[in-house]
Amino acid sequence: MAGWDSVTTPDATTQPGSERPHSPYADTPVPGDPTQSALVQAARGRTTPHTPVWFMRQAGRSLPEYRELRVGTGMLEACATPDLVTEITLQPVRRHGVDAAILFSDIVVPLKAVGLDIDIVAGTGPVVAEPIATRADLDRIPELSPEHVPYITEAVSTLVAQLGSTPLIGFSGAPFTLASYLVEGGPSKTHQRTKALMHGDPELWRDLCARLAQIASTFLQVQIDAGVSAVQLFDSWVGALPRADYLRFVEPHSRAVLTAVGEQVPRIHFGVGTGELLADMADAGADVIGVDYRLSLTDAVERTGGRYPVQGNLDPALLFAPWPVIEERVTEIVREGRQAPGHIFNLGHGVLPDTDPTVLTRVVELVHSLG
Ligand code: 1CP
Repeated sequence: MAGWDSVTTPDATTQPGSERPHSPYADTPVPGDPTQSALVQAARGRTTPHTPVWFMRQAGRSLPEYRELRVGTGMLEACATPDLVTEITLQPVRRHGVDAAILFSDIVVPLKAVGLDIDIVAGTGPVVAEPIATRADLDRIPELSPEHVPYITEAVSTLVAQLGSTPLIGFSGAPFTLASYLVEGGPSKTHQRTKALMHGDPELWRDLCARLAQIASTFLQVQIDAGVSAVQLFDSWVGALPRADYLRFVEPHSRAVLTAVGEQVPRIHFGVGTGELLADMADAGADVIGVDYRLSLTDAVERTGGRYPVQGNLDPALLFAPWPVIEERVTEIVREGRQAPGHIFNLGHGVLPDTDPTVLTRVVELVHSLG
């Protein structure tokens, strides 16, 4: 395939005769074209020499070098410090040889940037000082403009220069998942206030989600303008909804975000426990459908009519099982992924903090060796 020969970073590792530099990011920027990478090609539904692999939450607490760097710096402070963002984003690429970096940031960063009183509390997650309940509360959420997030532009530009042919994935939270944090005031298992608002005041809900769609679209556009090669829309908690509610209350807003991105870069759409919503989430304007570990890739391909590349879906908890178990399951997932027009190997959700990082590296090597 044209273009593969010139790729010198992890993409080239499975090619006969190619040699992988020990650490492509050590000193000098690596030239290259990330649009020719296995990740972007698979996301476009094209054949690739090996299955590309990256891990949700690949940067973070599973890495001792991350824990060391974060000592004394709050999560949101770290997200607004380009040097830290750059280094933390590169750590898992160096260590594991994954096929993509994902920007180190958080879905609540643009909400903090427009002035909401929100923090990420260790061991809890995002906490909102004054949750959204009324129309007056909605008026407290300004639109996002690129000037709100200069540190994102700076970090992405630096990263893209350093990563060379390895793609950088940008991301945003989707309107429902962002709304859930804002309405509940923090993480929720039941999403009770969110569902009560959605059904009790559909107009306020619609306007809240429209505002969050503007914020999400702008946040993604800032990252695209600075050079990311793909984006992922995280609707992590939307699996809590029945399909009818998804279609009525959520899908139009997620569609607005994905439509605003358009064809610029491949769009991955992911949620947890979204087996019943998978076809609708794909048809909302995704190029790749993310699959969590509850649904097999075979079923995911069937539910989406075989029309979409898939991303997933090793259960992150299985990384704690003996290696032969992991090996068998990874091999099975790679085999199942071949039924889709493209497959990006990933976990079914984020890396758990206690995960042994050497196991992640082994998974990358295994996926690459399977061709
Ligand atoms: O101090 C710390 O290390 C805090 C842990 C942490 C980290 C490393 C949080 C708090 N966010 C992050 C980074 C992060 N968040 C990334 C980094 C890039 C990578 O994947 O390596 C990404 C993509 C996110 C996105 C994010 N934040 C999502 C969507 C992904 C998912 O896991 O479903 C969600 C839901 C959040 C909210 C959030 N931020 C942090 C936590 C612990 C949570 C979840 C809390 C909850 O509701 O249960």
